[in-house]
Amino acid sequence: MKLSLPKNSRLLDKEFTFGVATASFQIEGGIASRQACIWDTFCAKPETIADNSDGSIACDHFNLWENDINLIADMGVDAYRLSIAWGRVINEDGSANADGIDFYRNLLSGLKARNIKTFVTLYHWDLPQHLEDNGGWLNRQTAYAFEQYADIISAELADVVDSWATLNEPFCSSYLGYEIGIHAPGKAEQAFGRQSAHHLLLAHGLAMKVLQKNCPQSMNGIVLNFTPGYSASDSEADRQATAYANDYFNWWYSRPIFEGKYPDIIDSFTDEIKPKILAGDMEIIATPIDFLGVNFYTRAVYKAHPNDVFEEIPPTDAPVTDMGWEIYPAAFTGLLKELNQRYSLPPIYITENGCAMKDNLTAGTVNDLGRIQYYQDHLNAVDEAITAGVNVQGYFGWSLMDNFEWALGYTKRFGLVYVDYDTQQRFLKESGKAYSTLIKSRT
Ligand code: IFM
Repeated sequence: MKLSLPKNSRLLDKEFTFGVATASFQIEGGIASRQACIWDTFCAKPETIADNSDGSIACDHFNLWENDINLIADMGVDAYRLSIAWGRVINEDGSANADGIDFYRNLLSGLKARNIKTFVTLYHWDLPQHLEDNGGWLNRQTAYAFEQYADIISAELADVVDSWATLNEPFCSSYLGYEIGIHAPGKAEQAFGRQSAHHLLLAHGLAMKVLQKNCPQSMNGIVLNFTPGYSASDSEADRQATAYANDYFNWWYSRPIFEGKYPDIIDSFTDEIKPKILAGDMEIIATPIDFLGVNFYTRAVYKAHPNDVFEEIPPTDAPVTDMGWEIYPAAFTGLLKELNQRYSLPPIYITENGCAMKDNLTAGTVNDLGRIQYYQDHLNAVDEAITAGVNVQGYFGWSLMDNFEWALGYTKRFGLVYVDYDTQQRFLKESGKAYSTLIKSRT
């Protein structure tokens, strides 16, 4: 099965960037040469990770990185999106860790030498544990520590990075990590979720200013995830509940960046829940960005709840991925169009899209037709949005290779490349071959 796009599709223009993405904690391993992070601590707690695993080896990318970038180059992609482990490049006293910086310099230079553009995310959830011990993202000082980290690393690596993203999915760091506690650091209070989100966004704004100073030649922005909410019915109650959920989960992170304000639902929060916002914070958060990274996987359906603001209805008859996430590509087109309508946007890059499927490795082959179909449907969805006038300039498949899927450990496989964790051998899946063939077919 092949991936194809209409002949005149803008995705087939040479200027459109096709890439693959990963994140430090999910693939690197190499934990002896970095500071412990909140995910090391979280994994060590009982009953946090589905298969009781951790990130100590993961895909051993820390040792196998050269092999991995050869694989990326062979796929023919234009760009590779990776994240830097904060605790690998900054010591506990705030000074630079030369060995850690060398690791990323070698990796990034290796990519550049292979003509692959480098998209670097500064924070993909692996907060150094010593910062968490001082309150983590509940402590405003963490935003300033992030600013310093951004300053050091962007000055060091300015010549080998094409694009910097400050944060990956602040929704996950704040809501999953501090509000409902299913991610590190495992705290669970609504007020924590809202306060940590504010400090994360503040960290983003502070770092944006540093990036624009140190790396004016690169494209600098943020990566947000969106799970568009759909109303279960046309009733006024369900529609209002859905609008609330969208404000709470999606627009909470984009409105401050593009409009300098939180959604109006903030006014309905009690003083205990409202985040503490200091004068000038919203202006910092609204620092202009060069690009918006959009991560999309699925949609959610909501209805009104008698005792709560909304209730999510899990998919029943709909097709789902191995994560149980509904496959609903129309929501992707809808999201891109809505973002375009709501805000005056910089270029959009789809920084993550892909799916977990139940893969079987047989005689070196993974015949993952379901994943190819997912990619086909979602590439079509992006194509449709572009035709409707949305300025999307790139698309990254999540993920380059199977990796540590957070609280689900190694039980879910998102890769275009299959990883045999016993031998650390990599096998290009049929989806990886189809993605590669599509990319190489551009003239
Ligand atoms: O694996 C994650 C990634 O780290 C962030 N975005 C969603 C992916 C799939 O859950």
